[in-house]
Parts: sequence; C-alpha cells; structure tokens
Amino acid sequence: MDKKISPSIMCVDFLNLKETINEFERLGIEYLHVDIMDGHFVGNYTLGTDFVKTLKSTTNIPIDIHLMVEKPENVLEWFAFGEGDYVSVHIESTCHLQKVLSAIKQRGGKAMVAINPGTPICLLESVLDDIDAVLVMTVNPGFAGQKLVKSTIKKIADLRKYLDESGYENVEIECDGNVSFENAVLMSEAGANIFVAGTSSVFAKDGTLSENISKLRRLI
Ligand code: S6P
Ligand code: MG
Repeated sequence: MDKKISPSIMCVDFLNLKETINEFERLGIEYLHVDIMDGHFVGNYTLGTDFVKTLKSTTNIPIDIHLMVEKPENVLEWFAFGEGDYVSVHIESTCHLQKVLSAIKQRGGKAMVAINPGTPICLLESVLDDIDAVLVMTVNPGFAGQKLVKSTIKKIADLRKYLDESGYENVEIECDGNVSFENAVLMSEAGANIFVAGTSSVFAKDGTLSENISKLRRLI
C-alpha cells in the first residue's frame, strides 16, 4: 500500500499558511489533515467550517477532516468536502456510526472511522463494509505535542492483520499523534500507511519543511 503524508494543519504557522500550502503542493503532499474539535468530545477548539471552505478553495490537495465532535451526524453537512477527501468520525462519539459513515460516502467522500487508544479494534466489525480507512489515535485526542501511547503500535499491527484476514486488504490505516521520525518507522512497520505529521516531524523546528518531509518519506 502506498505510504502517504497528511500534515496536521493545526500545527502550521498560520501567518504563513499560503506559503506552506504552496510548498506542500510542490512536494507532492497527499492529504491535509484538518482537526475539528467541539470542546466536548475533547477539551479544545481548533479549526472550523469557514477554514475548511477556504482551504478547499485554495488547494487541490485532498483534505482529511478529523471530526473530534460529539454526534458528528448533526454537523457533517456544515463541512465542505467531496470526491477524494477523507472524513473521519470517532466510534466513541456517536451511536449512529453506520449512518454517518454512509452519509460521508453519499457525498463522494472517503469514510474513515477513528478509534482512541483505549478503544478495542473488535468494535469495528459491524462497519467494515462502510469504511475506506481506520484512524488509529496514537495519543489521546485533543492536543498536539503529546507523547505516544506505546500500546497503539501493537494495535496497528493487530488491526492490519485483522483487516487482511477478514478480506479488507484495501482498507487503509492512518496513524495520528506523535508521529515522530522514530515512531513513524514503528508505525510503518506495523502496517500504517497514512501518517499525520505534526510538531514531532513535518513541523519540527530543527529542519525546514522540505527537509522534514524528505526525511519522513525516507523513513516510512
Ligand atoms: C490531536 C490531533 C492531531 C494532532 C497531531 C499533532 O488530537 O488529532 O491531529 O494535531 O497529532 O502532531 P504531533 O506530532 O504534535 O503529535
Ligand atoms: Mg487529528
């Protein structure tokens, strides 16, 4: 499976957003990861509906919306997305999981289900037909700059095996949280193929964007 990078836009220097997106285009970045938080499902606020609209009108790089909100089915239609864009919803955030995943697909999006570090992969069983990817949170969601929850590396490996053995070889695995250069190697070996890159890699201060992206690409 192709390895792809999805820089976490909440970690960008917002005063240089346009230049950064131009650089991502030049470097062939595959997705832009957009974190949406509601202050309830997680204790933080980040980006919102107008930002997503602006981003969509600014670049052709597909977006990867990560909804960390309660009852995502009630807000999905507020967000601009379409063919080729990913939207992830947390399994812990709704009792209408299948409904919201199929609503994403009806709009041409790719449906991704996100699971927190403490959520077991067996809960995915009933939605395997409805998803294009699983987002394995490798930290507890809410903030950038956290430390890896180590057990999630084995979880990625178990998930890859489970998907392959159940006939879902095409379902992708995205990992999000402390995807450092060091951790990305472990995540990649375990079977992840989309890497959300934040302060610990692409936006790390000791290299340029271009240096950091090349280094991450080499390692995954
Ligand atoms: C966290 C959010 C993530 C972060 C990303 C930051 O709740 O979902 O997408 O923005 O993990 O990366 P890092 O390298 O600072 O952990
Ligand atoms: Mg995220």
